[in-house]
Amino acid sequence: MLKSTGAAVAATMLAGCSSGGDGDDGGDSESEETTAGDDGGDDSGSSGENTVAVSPDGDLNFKPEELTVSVGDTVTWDFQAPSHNVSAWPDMQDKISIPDGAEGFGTMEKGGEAFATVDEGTTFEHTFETAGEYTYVCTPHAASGMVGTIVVEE
Ligand SMILES: [Cu+2]
Repeated sequence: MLKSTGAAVAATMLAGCSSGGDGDDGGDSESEETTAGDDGGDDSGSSGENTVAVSPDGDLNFKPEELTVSVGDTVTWDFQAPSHNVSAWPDMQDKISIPDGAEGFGTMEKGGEAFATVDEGTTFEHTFETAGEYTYVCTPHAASGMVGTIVVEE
């Protein structure tokens, strides 16, 4: 028993040796680097990071287009150009959707003027109390694809 195992191992090593030749296959460089102890910034409490740029560089978009936050987090929209808005009032525009039981939000009042826009330099904040996916729009530009998503995790 022992003997045959030994023989098998020896044979395997031999086979490995002869097929491998003496080249050392290049890659010794890619081994060492395991991520240097940066395991996801869970910035204590309210962070300043949950900001969405509205129309950066005058483009008709939100940046980031999709943002993931946690329940209780506040997101700030930073209007970098005039003539835009934010609406997540479910009945205001077709593309808008919010989780069941969630509060809508927008730069205009609920039931307010859908096409009301805000000035450049305005900021708008909303605190998310219900988990789920919120799809919001800039109503004048929703048809041009100015649509954003906030994913709120438990
Ligand atoms: Cu817009």
